[in-house]
Amino acid sequence: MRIDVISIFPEYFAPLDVSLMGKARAKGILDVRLHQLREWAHDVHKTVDDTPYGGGPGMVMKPEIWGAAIDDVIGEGSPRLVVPTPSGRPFTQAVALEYAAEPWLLFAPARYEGIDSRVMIEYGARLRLDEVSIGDYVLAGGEAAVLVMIEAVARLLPGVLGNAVSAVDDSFAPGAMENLLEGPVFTKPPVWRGHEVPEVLLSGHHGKIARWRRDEALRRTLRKRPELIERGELSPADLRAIESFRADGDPVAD
Ligand code: 6GU
Repeated sequence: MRIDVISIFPEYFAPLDVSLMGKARAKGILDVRLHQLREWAHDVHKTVDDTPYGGGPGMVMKPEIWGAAIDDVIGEGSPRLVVPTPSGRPFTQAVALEYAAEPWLLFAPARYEGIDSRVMIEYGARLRLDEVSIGDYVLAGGEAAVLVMIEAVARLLPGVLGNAVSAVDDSFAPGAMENLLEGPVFTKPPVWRGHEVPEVLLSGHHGKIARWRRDEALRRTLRKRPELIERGELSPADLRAIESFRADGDPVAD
């Protein structure tokens, strides 16, 4: 997969050289190309922003510079264009999976109060454009959001994760774990500071272990994210498990 990023802080993306993403790039699975937006600014100060029409605080990024940069980066091609903004649609695991199936993404993170909106009108008509938010809080710029999205997408690309099936069990993964948080995990030793590993995990009984993990995922989701649970999507065994949590004194959302 090719990923282009146009930013006034390309050095912000140094973490892409590390760990999972560094290895994916070294293997050629991920081809990340960073571009300095200021290279398309032609005045002596390399100005990329200006005061907002209508007044108000902050600065707005100039459309001509973004237009020239995007035109040069895409050439005759048509990547999916992703513009991070707190006013965008939520970035979710389902969106990460969609992006992982694309051959080419172009991220355009803004600083200041954002990019002149005509840039989104222009490229929204020419490319598939998504304005996306990574959560309900405000960052100083879109760069950190781009790092988050690239990491979420990169780990889904074939050949990136060590264990080929590990993404299937993720919290929020489509299928059995859709709308569920992953439960607790344990490794050796079997007793640590008096805390024991749940006995079922040592039993070797795969059916019981799968049921226990499912119950713990349901229990954790009900405690921490009750709004995620849609009773209609649960099996009779799941519904029985939820009823039994009530007896344990666990909160059970309605
Ligand atoms: Cl994508 N950008 C910025 N600047 N702030 C955010 C965000 C994005 N998502 C949440 N907050």
